[in-house]
Amino acid sequence: MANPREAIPMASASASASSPSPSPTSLSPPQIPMELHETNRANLIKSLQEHLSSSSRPLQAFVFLQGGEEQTRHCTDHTELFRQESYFAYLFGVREPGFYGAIDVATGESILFAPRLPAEYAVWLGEIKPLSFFKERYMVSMVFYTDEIAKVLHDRFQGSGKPMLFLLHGLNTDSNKYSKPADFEGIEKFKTDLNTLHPILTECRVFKSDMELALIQFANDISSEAHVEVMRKTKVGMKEYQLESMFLHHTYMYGGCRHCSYTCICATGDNSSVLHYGHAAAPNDKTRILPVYSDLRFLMLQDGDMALLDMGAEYHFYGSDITCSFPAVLIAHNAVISSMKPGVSWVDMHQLAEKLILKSLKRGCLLVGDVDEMMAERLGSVFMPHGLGHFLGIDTHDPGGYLKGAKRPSESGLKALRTSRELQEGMVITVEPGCYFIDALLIPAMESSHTSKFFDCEEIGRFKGFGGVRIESDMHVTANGCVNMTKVPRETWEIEGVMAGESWPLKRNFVCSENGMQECLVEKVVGDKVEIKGHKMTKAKDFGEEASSLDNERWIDTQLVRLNTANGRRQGGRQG
Ligand SMILES: [Mn+2]
Repeated sequence: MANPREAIPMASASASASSPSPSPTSLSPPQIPMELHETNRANLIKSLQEHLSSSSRPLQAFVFLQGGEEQTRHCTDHTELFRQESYFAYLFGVREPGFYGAIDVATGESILFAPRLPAEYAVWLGEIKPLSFFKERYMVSMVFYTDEIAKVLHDRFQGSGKPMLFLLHGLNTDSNKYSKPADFEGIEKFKTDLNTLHPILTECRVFKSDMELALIQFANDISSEAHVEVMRKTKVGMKEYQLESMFLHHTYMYGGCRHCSYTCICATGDNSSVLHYGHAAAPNDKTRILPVYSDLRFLMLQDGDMALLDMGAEYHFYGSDITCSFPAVLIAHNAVISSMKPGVSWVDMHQLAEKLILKSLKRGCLLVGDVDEMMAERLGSVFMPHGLGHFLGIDTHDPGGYLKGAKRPSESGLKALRTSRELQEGMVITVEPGCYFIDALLIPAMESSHTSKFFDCEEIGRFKGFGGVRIESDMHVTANGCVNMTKVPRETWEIEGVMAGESWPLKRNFVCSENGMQECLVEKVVGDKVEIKGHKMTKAKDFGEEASSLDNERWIDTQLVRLNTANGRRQGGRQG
């Protein structure tokens, strides 16, 4: 390895204590590469060709999809802001409503069909773009009008008989709704297949390309930054929607994110046990805001409201899904992340999280008895009724969780899992353990003859109205493990630092030793070594053999430091 002293400083070289207030962002919206959708189409055609060839079916056919249609508000002429249907967005990246798209399965040629707009459009909605505009913008082979679909596809069909169309029809295993197969005037002149396309296209969406990952990373970066802004600016007495507003402002103002991946959940106090709080009937409008980011015991002493903030922005269709709250479930979150790699079963990960949450509750004296027995009685699902996490991409709950024929687990808690698959390289999946005090689940469990013995009712009673906590990060599964795409404060000391006005990532870092963690300043990061300064350790031997010359050299392994760098977050600390 090169001499680390000659390398370029990375971590904390700039900003001195006297510098003016920092820019609210270090980010700007990235270029949108339309090649991304070209690659998506190529992936689909490759998979589809392989599938058809293996069953000796002809390749002379078209994939044919209908894009989303603009909706008005009930019976009025108020137009809702349009967001493209996700499968269509995946293949074509088209942001306008009313399009159709075809891909020639044999040649891979792509055809967009644009709506023929009335002359009036130019008056109310702006210039009517020529077809050549869409051809160039969306990098497709050809563009025609939607009233030409039947003729164009007939003309271009190379096979015999009626042309074959592969239409999109299949179940979304999260919503239990079916995607709507394309329909157009003259479809009766075609043969249609409703079964082949959906599972193959869905499986393509499960594995993210580098260009897709870059967009998901940006959505994560701007949303992480917005979460930090909210932590910094939250004041006692604020309404929940003011937190939501700060998040929306930051992601739109600095990230150009007009859409969110889902409706913001800004829950304080007992609202945080409502898993999808923030909907129209509970519109983030409570006042008591006093977020206390600490552990369960500390929280009770402080008598404060917890804030559970689940908010994620979307950029060019690709989303993020991030939840911040205090770190009681952090042990489960971190343990799952350090166990994740290809081949690991998601059901096992869910159970690992459950077990660690139950252990925490037992340590906090809320539960008594044997944790394995609690697991056998599925007690974990009383405190975490949702699944550990879900695929993420163009949809917050990205499809593909259950392949055709895959069975959903039937046990309580496990049946809420949005996937039971083994992890594979290229997947993006959220890790979101939570722990909630939900009367509707807690009371029956405390009364049940199977599970009543596990509860310390008096201790549980103290948590009435406490709500719940959830920590959620977006993980990219790699060949050997996973990368956390979310960069927000998680540890108590990180959250408290940010709320007290420190910059993020924190300049403070902590060196781990057998005696616990000690504060230090990281000066430089070079490869797997860091230079530290100002540490409070007095005995170098406390760092162990690897850092025995610490006082002289000031260079130690990152393995010994909990480190935040400009490159993202790396967590050190001794293994095992
Ligand atoms: Mn989620």
